[in-house]
Amino acid sequence: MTRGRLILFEGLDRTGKTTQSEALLKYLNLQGDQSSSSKRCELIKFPERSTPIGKLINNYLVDKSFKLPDQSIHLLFSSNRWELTEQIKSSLQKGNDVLLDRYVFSGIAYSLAKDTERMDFDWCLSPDIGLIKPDLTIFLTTDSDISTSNQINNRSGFGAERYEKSDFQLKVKAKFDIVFNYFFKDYTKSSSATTSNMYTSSDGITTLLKVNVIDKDIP
Ligand code: NYM
Repeated sequence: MTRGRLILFEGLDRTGKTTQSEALLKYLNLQGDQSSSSKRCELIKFPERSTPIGKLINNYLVDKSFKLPDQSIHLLFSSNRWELTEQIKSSLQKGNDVLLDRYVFSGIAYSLAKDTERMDFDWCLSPDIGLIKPDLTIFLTTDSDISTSNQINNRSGFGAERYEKSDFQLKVKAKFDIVFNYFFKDYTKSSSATTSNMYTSSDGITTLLKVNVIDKDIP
């Protein structure tokens, strides 16, 4: 049996990852229903907040007074991905597609944006080494730095959780560029917006959709 596809949606907060991944989930499951195969598609959102580690992460995100060293929360996010690894592998082996809403790249970009001493790129990547790599990564981002803060700020519910501050999001955006430049050949070259890779979401906020096939493995 051919193994299923692992498809990842990455991006800043409030750029449409959940909307797009849920739409693709629905589409792929509809296709599955119409074909003779019993293949199902599943969606896993990281952080997966229902696991023991996910519950801790959730507390940290919703309760801004909950203190944890940057190193500890970084390792918890990674650990949360490891908690789900067997489940992902087993679904893929059954031939099912698995969609991910955030993964390793968010882990590195958000932690790098904190500028914590001695938490450099290699340090941030290391706990994720060995995780299963996505076959396709779709990166959702806003189209310019000047508009990023306004666009993200205006989205409903923004600001409720830790990290949901426009100045921090701008830092994360810059770090995503570093992360994707490392993992994706020609990332910078293909990063300019063209009409064909832009869409406007229902609330009128323009979001740039970049699609990249990964060419460097998570080591
Ligand atoms: N986040 C998510 C990290 O800082 N590191 C990670 O490894 C992951 C997976 O969690 N602001 C942050 C990014 C988000 C926050 O995610 C919650 P979401 O997709 O808003 O539920």
